[in-house]
Amino acid sequence: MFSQLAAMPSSPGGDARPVERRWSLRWVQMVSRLGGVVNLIKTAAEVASAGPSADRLRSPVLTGNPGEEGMIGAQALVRTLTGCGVDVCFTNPGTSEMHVVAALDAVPPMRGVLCLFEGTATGAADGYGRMTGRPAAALLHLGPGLANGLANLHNARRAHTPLLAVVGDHATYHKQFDAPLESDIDALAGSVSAWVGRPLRGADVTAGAATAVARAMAPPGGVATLILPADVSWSEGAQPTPSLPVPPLVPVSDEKVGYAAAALRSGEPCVILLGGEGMRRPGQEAANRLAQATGARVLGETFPSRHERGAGLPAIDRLAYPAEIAIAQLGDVRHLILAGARAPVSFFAYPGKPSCLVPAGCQVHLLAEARDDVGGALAALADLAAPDAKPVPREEERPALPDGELTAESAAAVIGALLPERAIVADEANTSGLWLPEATAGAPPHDWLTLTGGAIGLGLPLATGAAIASPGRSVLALEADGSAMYTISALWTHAREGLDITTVIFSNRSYAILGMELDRVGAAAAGGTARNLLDLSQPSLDFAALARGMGVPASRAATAAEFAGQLRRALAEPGPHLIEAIVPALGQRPGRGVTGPAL
Ligand SMILES: Cc1ncc(C[n+]2csc(CCOP(=O)(O)OP(=O)(O)O)c2C)c(N)n1
Ligand SMILES: [Mg+2]
Repeated sequence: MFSQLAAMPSSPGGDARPVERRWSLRWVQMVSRLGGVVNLIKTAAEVASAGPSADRLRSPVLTGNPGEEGMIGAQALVRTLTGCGVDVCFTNPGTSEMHVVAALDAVPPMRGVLCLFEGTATGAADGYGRMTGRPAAALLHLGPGLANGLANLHNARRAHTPLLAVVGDHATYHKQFDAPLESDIDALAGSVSAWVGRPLRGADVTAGAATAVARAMAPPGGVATLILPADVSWSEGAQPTPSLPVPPLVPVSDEKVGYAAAALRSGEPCVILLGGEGMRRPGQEAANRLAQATGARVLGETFPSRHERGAGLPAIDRLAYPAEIAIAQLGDVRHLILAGARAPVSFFAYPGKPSCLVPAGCQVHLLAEARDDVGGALAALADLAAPDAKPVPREEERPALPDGELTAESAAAVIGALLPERAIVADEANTSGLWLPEATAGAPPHDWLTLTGGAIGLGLPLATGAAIASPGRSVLALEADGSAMYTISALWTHAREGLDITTVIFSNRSYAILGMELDRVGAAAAGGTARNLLDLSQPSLDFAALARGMGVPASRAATAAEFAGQLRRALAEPGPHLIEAIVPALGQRPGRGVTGPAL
C-alpha cells in the first residue's frame, strides 16, 4: 500500500517532506476525521453493551466534560503527559498507536525511544523511573504488545517504580467484531498495575492521563495503565489537563517508632531490615547510627530497587538469595524491625524447608512499609534511640587488579577495581554475580539496581532507561548470558541512542542456577536430557558478533588481564560497548568453596 501512495504526485503547495510521509500523514488524517465522526455517534453506553467484547471493558470508563475543538486526543494526551513531567516514551507501537506516534512530532519535549521488543520498552521505563522517581511512558500495542512487556512490568511492580503503560486498543466500535488482535487487555494490565483506566472519548483522555501519572507516583509508586482506544486518540475536541497532586509519603506514627525503640533497647538481638527507600543514603545512615548505639545489625532486602552504596556510605550487606544463607544471616535474632522491607520469605518453596525465613521466637516490628516515609521513620527512630551516634562511612577500598584466568571471581575484582564514581550498575549477573557485592563495596559511591521481581531479561533494558535518565553517568550492565538473550535487542537501542552503557556478558554458557536448583528442589536424579535443557554451549552464543550486528563495539575476554584492559577502554570511551567475559559456570569447578548462587 505504501509503495502505491509513494507513486502519487506531490502536492501543489511544494511541501518539502518526502512524498511517502506526506501521503501517509494525509491518509492518517483522513482516517482520523472519519473516526472522529464515528466516535461521536458511539457512546460509552453503546460500547458497554456491544456484545461479547463488552465484558472485556472492566477498567473504569473515564468520562468528563467535552473539550473544545482543535486538538485530537493523542496530541492532548502527549501535551498532558509532558505537563505532568512525563517526557520520555519508550515505544514499540502498532497501527492503533499511530496517532500517538504522530503526536510526538507535535509535542517536541517528549523524547520517543524506539525499542525492538516490548520487554525492552517496559524494562527501560523501569530503569528510568528508578533513577528519576518520575514515570516514563511505555507505549505498547494492544494485548499482545502488553503481554510481551509484562515480565518487566512485573519487575517494575516489585520495585515500586512509577511507570505509565499506554496500551493502544482497537477503536471502541471495532471491538465487537473480535478482530485478530482483540484480547483481554484489562486482565493482562490488572495483573501488574496499581491503576487501569480506559477513556472512551477524546475529551476524556487527558483526565485519564493525568490521573494515571498521579496514580503511578502515589506512594509507594507503581504501574498505571492507560488503555487508549484508537478512535479516542484520533477524536477531536480534547484539551490538555494539568497535573494532579500526588499524595505524600505516609508519615509513621510516634507509636510505631516507640515500639521499635523499645525493641532496640531490650538487650535482645535485633536486626533492622531495610528495603525500598530505606536503601537510599538517608535511611542507611539512620540505620547505621542505630547499629552504633544499640548493637543492632542492619541488613538490606535481597533485591532492592535502588541501593546507594560504596565509599562514603555505611556498609550494608543484603539478605542472601539462598534460604539457607539467609537463615544463617538472621541467626538468633529476637526482634526484626522492618523499614521499607517485607518480612523475608524463601524465593521458592523447597521440600522440607521453611517458606518463612523469620526465625522461630522472633518478633517482627513493622516500622515502615513501602508507602510510608521510611527515611523519616528511621531518622526519628535514630533521634530517639541513638541521639548522639554518627553514621560511620565505609572507606574507599578497591581490590587489586587480578591476573591469571578469568572467572566470575576475578571478573568481580576487575569491576571493583575500575568501577567509576557515580556509576549505575544494572545487575543481572545471576550466579556470576556472587563476588560482586564484596568486590565493589568500597568502590566510589554508585547505585546498584537489581532484579526485583526475579523475572529475567531485565538487565539490558534497565540499563537503557537508567542511562537515558542519568546523562553524564556511566552505566554498567552486568549480565548473565541466558538472561541477556531475552532482551538482547536492547543493545540496538543502546547504539541508536548513543548511550554510555558498558555491558559485560558473563558467558558461562549455561543456565547455571537452574543446574543448582535441580539439586535443591530434590530433582537430583535428573539425567542427561534434563541437564541438556540447561546447557547453552551447543551452539555457543557469540555475543561480540551479536553486539556488533546491532551497532555496539564489542570484544571478548578470556583472561583477567584482557578483561581489565577491555573494561578500562570501554569505560573511558563514551557510547555503548560490550565485553563478552568467558567464565566457567558456578558449580562446575569443584573446590572453590561456593555456598550458593546470587540470584
Ligand atoms: C521470565 C523468566 N523466565 C524464566 C525464568 C527461570 N530462570 C531463572 S534463572 C534462569 C536461567 C538463568 O541463566 P543465566 O541468565 O545464564 O544465569 P546463570 O544461572 O548462568 O548465572 C531461568 C531460565 C525466570 N526467572 N524468569
Ligand atoms: Mg548463564
